[in-house]
Amino acid sequence: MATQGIQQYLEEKNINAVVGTAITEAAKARAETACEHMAGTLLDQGTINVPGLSDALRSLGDVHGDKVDYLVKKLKAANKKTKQKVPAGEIEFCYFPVVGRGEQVRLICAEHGITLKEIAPVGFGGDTFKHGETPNGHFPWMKDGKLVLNDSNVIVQYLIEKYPGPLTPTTFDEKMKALAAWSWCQDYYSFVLSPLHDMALKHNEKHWRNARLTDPRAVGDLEAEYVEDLKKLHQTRVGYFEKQVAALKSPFLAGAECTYADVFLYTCVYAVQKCAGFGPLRDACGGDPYSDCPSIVALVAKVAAREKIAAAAGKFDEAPI
Ligand SMILES: N[C@@H](CCC(=O)N[C@@H](CS)C(=O)NCC(=O)O)C(=O)O
Repeated sequence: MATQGIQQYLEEKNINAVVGTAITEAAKARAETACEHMAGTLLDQGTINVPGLSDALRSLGDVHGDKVDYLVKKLKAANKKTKQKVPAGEIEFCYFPVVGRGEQVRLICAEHGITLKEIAPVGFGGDTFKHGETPNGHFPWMKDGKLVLNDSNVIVQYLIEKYPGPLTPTTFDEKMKALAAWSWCQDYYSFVLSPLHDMALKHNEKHWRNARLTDPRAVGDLEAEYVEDLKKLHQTRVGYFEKQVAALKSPFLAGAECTYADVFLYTCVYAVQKCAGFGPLRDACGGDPYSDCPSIVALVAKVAAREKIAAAAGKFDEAPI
């Protein structure tokens, strides 16, 4: 519940009917404690609940009525202090019903208690949203209030900073390490996974999508050569990354805690290992493209084992890509 929602709730309950009550210092202190408590609830649950609000109000005792503004102000300050903010409403999100670049966003939202309202694009169960209508002409796309964002990088950064939670790195050092690892995943996705999507989706027309160049060998007689090239690229890239992961002195990519970067690595690795569309790469690699990457495999298993991830993750083996 956003602070605006709290205000509305209070108005509905007619709590601010009393005016002119002096705020005593003791009451101020109680209000402050109540707000800290509410911020704590936010941190735990990713949302303010009404019982939490009632408790806070009860503990305010004689502070009510026009002092609601004071409560709201304090709540805002406490939120800022704990760096927790609550989504103004549902975040609208549009992506294809596949793992792709969208699954990491779904999982960040599940971990951070953010409500995601998915809009299916035209051709994927939806009837209104075309990717030609997105600012950059591709997906993922999201809208929070009036703000529209259209690149997975900025969508992820927005979510973890605006609505911090367990996947938000805390120190500057961790933020940079997470960004470095996420950027590796993004390149790996763009140059290895995405070209395999073209093959799975049977598209090899030049520029069939605006996000990058398409290799004409993705469909037709040269498919085997194409997959062989992508296998080499895959092995080279993951070879470098495996060394970095093996040399980590921490359980996760950016430190002691799992961050959004670990989640992206997890969705990439599980998609390649399980989704039907990556079958040609799996076959070219003798079954498991990560058989030489024990550190990467062990790390993503820790992500997969997280309670909220396990509950929210889509079924990789049922997704095409
Ligand atoms: N840099 C962009 C790339 C987006 C992108 O390539 N999106 C793909 C799906 S993962 C897409 O919309 N493809 C359809 C098209 O380009 O027509 C991002 O990270 O969001």
